[in-house]
Amino acid sequence: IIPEWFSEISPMWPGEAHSLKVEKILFQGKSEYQDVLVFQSSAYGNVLVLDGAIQITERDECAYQEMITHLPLCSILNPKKVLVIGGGDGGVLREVSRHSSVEHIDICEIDAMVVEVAKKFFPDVAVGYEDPRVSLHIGDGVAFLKAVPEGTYDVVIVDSSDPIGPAQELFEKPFFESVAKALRPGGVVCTQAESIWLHMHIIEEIVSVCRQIFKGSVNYAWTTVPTYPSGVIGFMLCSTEGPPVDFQRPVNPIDENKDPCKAKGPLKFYNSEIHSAAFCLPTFAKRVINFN
Ligand code: AAT
Repeated sequence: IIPEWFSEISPMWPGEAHSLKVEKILFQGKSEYQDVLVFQSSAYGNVLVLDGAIQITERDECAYQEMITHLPLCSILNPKKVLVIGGGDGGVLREVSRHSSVEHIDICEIDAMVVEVAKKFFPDVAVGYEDPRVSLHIGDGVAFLKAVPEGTYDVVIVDSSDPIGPAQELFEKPFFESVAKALRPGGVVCTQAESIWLHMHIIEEIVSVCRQIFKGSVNYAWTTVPTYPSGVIGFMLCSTEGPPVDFQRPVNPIDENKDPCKAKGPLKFYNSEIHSAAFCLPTFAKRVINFN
């Protein structure tokens, strides 16, 4: 029997659940790491769900994937080597591929099933894999980073699921330490950092860990994603010691005419104005993030 509505229920957002009307279940499976569900919704296109939590919908994935990618990549000149942790759907790869300066993109996703279902049910997202600069590694991002030689990357993007399940360690101090080591001086990281409405305690902890580790700068930005819990999600943007990075003043705009991998549509969400605005915080969040 097909349930009429999918409700996103989790102890990460107790007492509330956003629901989407289900048209058709397209895939249901259990990988080595998590439950994988794909359904067609009536309002947001196809939806990917891992362990009960929505990862992407076709309609609003742009707001997340464009921001988690271009906030870091547009903040430095000439990014060349990029690492993506998680992000198996390929959406972040699609966005990185808009940057003509990039020479190599490594991605380390733990779950091969996510890559398979993305290619089958989310072709406009998985199109990121068509870029010849991409190398896919299936494995745990924590272990992958430990083996990376010091100073390898200009940018690391941590497109991770929530900190219960396989992504838990991606929110812990040792992981951030290996990210910092893997970056060149003045290199930047952008990590999925949850919602200011729901997870201020998690954000506070990550900010304090990042302040200890990233000697360049530590910032929080956010975007709206209607199908993510509370409708917003944020990012930690940090730089290592070296040439200073002012994240609020993007220096590396995207030239879509120079896009070396054109098998995708134009940008839908990101622009330079929204880049700078993303760092403006409501007072309750500012108090915790900028002044502790
Ligand atoms: N691209 C937008 C969707 C995501 S995807 C998060 C990905 O991280 C998943 O494919 C998951 O399999 C992968 N992942 C989880 N743990 C690890 C790990 N340890 N190493 C590598 N990859 C991992 C983010 C959605 C955010 C949802 C907010 N509620």
